[in-house]
Amino acid sequence: MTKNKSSLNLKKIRSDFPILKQLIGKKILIYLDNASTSQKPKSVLEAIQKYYSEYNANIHRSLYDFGEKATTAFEKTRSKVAKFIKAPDKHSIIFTKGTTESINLVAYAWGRKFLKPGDEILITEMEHHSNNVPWQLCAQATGALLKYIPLTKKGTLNLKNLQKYFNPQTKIVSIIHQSNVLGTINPLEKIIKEARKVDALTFIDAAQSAPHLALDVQKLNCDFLAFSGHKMLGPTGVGVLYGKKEILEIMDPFISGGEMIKAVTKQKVTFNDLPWKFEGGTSNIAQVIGLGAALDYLNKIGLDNIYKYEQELTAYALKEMKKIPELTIYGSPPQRGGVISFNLTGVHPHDLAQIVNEEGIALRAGHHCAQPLMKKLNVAATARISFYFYNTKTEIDLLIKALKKVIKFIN
Ligand code: 7TS
Repeated sequence: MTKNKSSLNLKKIRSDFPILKQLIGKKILIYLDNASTSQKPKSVLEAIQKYYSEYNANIHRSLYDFGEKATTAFEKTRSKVAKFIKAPDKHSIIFTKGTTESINLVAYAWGRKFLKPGDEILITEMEHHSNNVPWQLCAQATGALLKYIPLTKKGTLNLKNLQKYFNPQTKIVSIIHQSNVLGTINPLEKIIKEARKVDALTFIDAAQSAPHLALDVQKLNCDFLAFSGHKMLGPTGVGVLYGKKEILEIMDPFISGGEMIKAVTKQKVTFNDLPWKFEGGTSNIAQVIGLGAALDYLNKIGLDNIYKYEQELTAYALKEMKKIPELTIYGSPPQRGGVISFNLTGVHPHDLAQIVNEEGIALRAGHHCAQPLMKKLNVAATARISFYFYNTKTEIDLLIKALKKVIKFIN
């Protein structure tokens, strides 16, 4: 294994992830699709197994011992999430199915209640469809106007004369923190500062940043922030919406039914307190508990160590990829996370993905749920590699070797 300069014990880390020992044919798995979903350490798998085999019960209602144990484990994760993003109060943490549901929750429960014709919603040309489509539908339903901060050739947001995108009609600005296609890390502080000047709310799509860098919602002073558990070692089916309490208080529920009420008569409903007002129905209990174990694991490694190591990996990959003349890398942002989109001349990215699969390499090819961004890049699809802290330089060397083989194979 090529040595890393960071302090991570990769041998130990990799032994915590059972799937990384998988063989794909005769080759050991090289998993480079972490922007889609991350792999899970044993401690997360065990936490889920333990819940189902030792204290499986519904939460917030069961008075028997292990029912209370389930409620405690569930609510403890809420406190862990609050601490993880430095939220002032665990009651501002809402569990959802994922980033997509978190964005929809706000687009429905805040957007449809407060937006009116002539108001403006501001997003960017870099968004994942999850932070685009809900706002398009919200604009259609309310008569608000959807506006975009454009992209530069470098794959960054064009923030020159940033104030020109804002005016008193701007009511909400929803921004991707780290691009799932280009890896670009956007300067949120600058955008949030501008939004404050016109009293617009701010929503941060942190699906690609929360797993990789330390977040502080109080320092950012954003109004909402969302991320998905499955991209940060947790299971699928659990995500987070952080919101400022005073804004969550004035929003109506998104999903109604059991759990989210205080009292129901034949004609009237009073809603539960935060955050349960937004958690109608039985929650994904095992998944939330699994997310708690994932956060414990991430905290043990340290987000700053993870960020530093992934920067090292990304710089190494970029350096090696740039040596291949047939390879085009999309974007050259000054601040970039561990995501690289590229194409090989004369090779369709889907063919590329299938050929490197023969070498045990899992990478993604397609439009990455970012068609407006693809259009701007003037491509239909790209190949994409994305790292997590269990990846190694040796894996990058093997990827480079496989890419050279693809070029040879095609020509
Ligand atoms: N926002 C961003 C920036 C994302 O990258 C994704 C998923 C989502 C929102 C949606 O997350 P979900 O958990 O609700 O589905 N991105 C990707 C990707 O790049 N490849 O597969 C999923």
